[in-house]
Amino acid sequence: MSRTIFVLNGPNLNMLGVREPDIYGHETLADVKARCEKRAAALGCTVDFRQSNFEGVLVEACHEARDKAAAIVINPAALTFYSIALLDALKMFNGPKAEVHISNVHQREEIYHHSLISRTAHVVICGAGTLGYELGIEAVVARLPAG
Ligand code: DHK
Repeated sequence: MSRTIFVLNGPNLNMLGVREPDIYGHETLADVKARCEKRAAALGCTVDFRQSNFEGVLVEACHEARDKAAAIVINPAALTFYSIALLDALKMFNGPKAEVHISNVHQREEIYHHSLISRTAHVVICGAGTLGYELGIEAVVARLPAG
């Protein structure tokens, strides 16, 4: 199995940098991608970094990961809280999975307090800002077989 990590991003994360910067910061998604690639390379891995505003595209990325990825790091964004389809797709992926949220969703409005995705994630990171993506990469790589 390749040591490729699928880093998946849900709706509106393409707007990082301009979207509620007081919550999500000023880095762009491209900045986050570059940081993920650097951290993964330091661990002997590569990153397949994707973002979609469409649930089905992310569902199919999870299907694709079954044959192409060693691990998944996902910020499901709003899909976190209602997408049974995304949960079901992630459950079919047998490698390590990390759920990442830039903000501390538990400090926010009630609608952000219950994640469906956490039912299948091995690791859940929230409130660490965009560093959470790198921490998620570290966490899933630590769960891979040595080699
Ligand atoms: C990003 C989103 O788009 C929100 O829907 C989540 C998450 C929080 C984040 O903190 O990265 O509730």
